[in-house]
Amino acid sequence: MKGKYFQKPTEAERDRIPPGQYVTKGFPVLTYGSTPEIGTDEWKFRVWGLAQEKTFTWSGFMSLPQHNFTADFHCVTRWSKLDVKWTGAKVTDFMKLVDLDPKATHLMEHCYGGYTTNISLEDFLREKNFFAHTLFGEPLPAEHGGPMRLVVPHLYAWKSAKWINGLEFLDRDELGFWERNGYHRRGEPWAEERYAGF
Ligand SMILES: Nc1nc2c(c(=O)[nH]1)N[C@H]1C(S)=C(S)[C@@H](COP(=O)(O)O)O[C@H]1N2
Ligand SMILES: [Mo]
Repeated sequence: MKGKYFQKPTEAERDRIPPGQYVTKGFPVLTYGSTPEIGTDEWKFRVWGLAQEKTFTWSGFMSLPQHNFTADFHCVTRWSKLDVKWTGAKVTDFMKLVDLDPKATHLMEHCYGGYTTNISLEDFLREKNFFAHTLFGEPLPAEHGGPMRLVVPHLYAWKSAKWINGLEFLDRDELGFWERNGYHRRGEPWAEERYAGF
């Protein structure tokens, strides 16, 4: 009998696994520090920096068009989970509500609990990026970033900020938490952008 959590990928799956990654059937939790417990009634999401400052509430976010997404998820610690099913709102739909300064080129993702990660505006504005509040049809569990997280499928999962609560728009690339601790500033899995060069 095959193991429940680790299986040999099929040939079709193999094409979707970036170099140096292994498929897991479970969904490991990768968190630095403790898990914040945030109710949707107190949840707030702020935009600032090189954008008109605005604060969004949970109901504001929920009035965005809702979609189901299927995305592969690649952690730099070498596990990949294929076909994760999420529900939420597209980043591009959310950004229609943001009045961006044309000087903005990058942003910092901020979270409850203090985690940060940087991303370029170009990587952030991809059509396939989304904010998720539902995982496999259930409310997103707190350990996976509930009530709301960002998912950026084309970069290593440390860019997919859990408990996200703000976007700070910048005219330069600053470094977030893992990036200051030696991880790559971009983190593209197919190029194995794991660590910063020296
Ligand atoms: N706020 C916050 N977001 C985070 C992290 C974190 O520690 N804090 N870990 C990152 C890392 S390294 C990974 S691999 C994914 C893991 O998501 P998961 O715990 O839902 O598998 O979340 C990312 N987002
Ligand atoms: Mo990770």
